[in-house]
Amino acid sequence: MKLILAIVQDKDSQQLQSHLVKDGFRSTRLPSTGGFLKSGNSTFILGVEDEKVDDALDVIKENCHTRTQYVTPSFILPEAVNMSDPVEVQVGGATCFILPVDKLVRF
Ligand code: 2BA
Ligand code: 2BA
Repeated sequence: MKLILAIVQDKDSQQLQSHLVKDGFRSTRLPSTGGFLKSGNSTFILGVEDEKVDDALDVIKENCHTRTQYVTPSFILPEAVNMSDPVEVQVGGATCFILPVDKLVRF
């Protein structure tokens, strides 16, 4: 079994959650905050059988979209107070970590 930790944009999280259920995946969704943009995103935890990991990643890929955001540099770095032009930031559809699971127990 593997644990997929998928950080996705809030805009995609509802649709992703529905599609995971539709395709038979169990998941937990946690509210999270991106360290760079300091705005809300969602972290999905999925405990998935090894042979289903690629299918789960496909569902995540299909439902999460890359978007462009513009931010004022001083919002990210207060020292950049003299830089007023917004900078473009590509926020990915999903950042996924896949970790080994020793054991799953339910009580
Ligand atoms: P449980 O399997 O006891 O799961 C309770 C909660 O634990 C789940 O809440 C979910 O937050 C988390 N969880 C369980 N298995 C997980 C996994 N493999 N990876 C990540 N998180 C996991 P809910 O998602 O609200 O589910 C409540 C109950 O609904 C579940 O109880 C299960 O009996 C059923 N269920 C959930 N997903 C299902 C699915 N895709 N198909 C059929 N039944 C499902
Ligand atoms: P944020 O930290 O708010 O980052 C949003 C976007 O800003 C990132 O998109 C990336 O394009 C840019 N960015 C982030 N940190 C940067 C830095 N130190 N320097 C320059 N640009 C930076 P994504 O890479 O697609 O990441 C989307 C969200 O996924 C992140 O939100 C963060 O919550 C999470 N994430 C991404 N990589 C991670 C990692 N290695 N570890 C933990 N969380 C990660």
